[in-house]
Amino acid sequence: MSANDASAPMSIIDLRSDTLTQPTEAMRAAMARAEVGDDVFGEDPSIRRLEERVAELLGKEAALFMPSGTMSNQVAVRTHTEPGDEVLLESTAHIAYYESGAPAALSGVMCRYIPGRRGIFSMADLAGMVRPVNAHFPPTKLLSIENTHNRGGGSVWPLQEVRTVTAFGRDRGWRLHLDGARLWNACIATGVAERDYAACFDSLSVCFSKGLGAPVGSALAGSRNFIQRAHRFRKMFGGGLRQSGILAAAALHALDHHRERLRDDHDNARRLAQGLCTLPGVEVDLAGVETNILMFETPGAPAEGLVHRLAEAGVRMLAVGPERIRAVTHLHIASQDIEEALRRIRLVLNGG
Ligand code: TLP
Repeated sequence: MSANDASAPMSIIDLRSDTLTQPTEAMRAAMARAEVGDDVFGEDPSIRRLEERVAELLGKEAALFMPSGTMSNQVAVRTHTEPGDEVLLESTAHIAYYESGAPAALSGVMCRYIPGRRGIFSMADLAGMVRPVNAHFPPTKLLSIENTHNRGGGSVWPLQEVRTVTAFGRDRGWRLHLDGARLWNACIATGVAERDYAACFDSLSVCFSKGLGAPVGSALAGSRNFIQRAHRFRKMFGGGLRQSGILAAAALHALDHHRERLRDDHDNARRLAQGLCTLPGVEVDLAGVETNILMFETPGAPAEGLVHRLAEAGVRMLAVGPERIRAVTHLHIASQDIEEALRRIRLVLNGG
């Protein structure tokens, strides 16, 4: 079908986010079969199964189901800190950039930003953040890392660098958190096991509703004591759910069936990047496309305008800067969709 064929409705190729996926038929069937109970009473067998599975997979003592990645991260921040404490994060970390001011509003903490490149900071960047213990300064309590890094363009933290910066933080008595909304992607890209990354941190948040394709849900994992305290804050933040086993069933299905296939998303993102490289008016750092998120620049052209014209041609993406666009591949994007998206993008860029 042609993008200009007026007789047939145009298919939409939606690359705005991997959060947009619909549960598959098999996932819906698993949800329909789920055994459920009231999880606020601790009586949902499917939630318990998921929490045990996640704790095991991540090599932590315990895990707690959360309605969203945002709640999972913010409960972690609240659990690790007291008002007036300082949290260190890379300058475009989701926790501070995209979570609606929650660290200040919900935990009363200061965020201080570590300069990074594509979301990754070096030992030298981190060392530069250390201040002497002195009553002028808020006490640094928590260091948080994001892997893969969203605004960094799906960039992957190499395990060795994670070990180095977290060891530095641990030596200073900081608590360590990983925003692992897309940890699954990092593990597929590197071959590192989830538990090896997780071992560097006191807590980590993982999502089932991004590349894994579940409709809802995240989990926070850590020590038994940490999770016990987090449980109270989850309730306080309004995250105590009732018959949520339906959601746990989707997450379990996703863990079993949708992790390996993330490779396809990575291949498709690379294919899209390679195609974009050949087009006029856009700049792509090919080497920077490591997982399912692709960022590209539109030098001299406002990203909002281009995104609008692309949407009219049936290709949806997000403007994430004045001249910067994000495309994300996922469960509903096949390699043919990438070819078709490139064909439409070419037409738009050529003014067609
Ligand atoms: N990211 C969303 C938007 O919020 C930007 C997206 O479309 O990529 N950590 C990371 C690294 C994330 O990318 C996201 C969602 C979250 C946490 C929050 O997850 P939810 O949306 O479940 O609260």
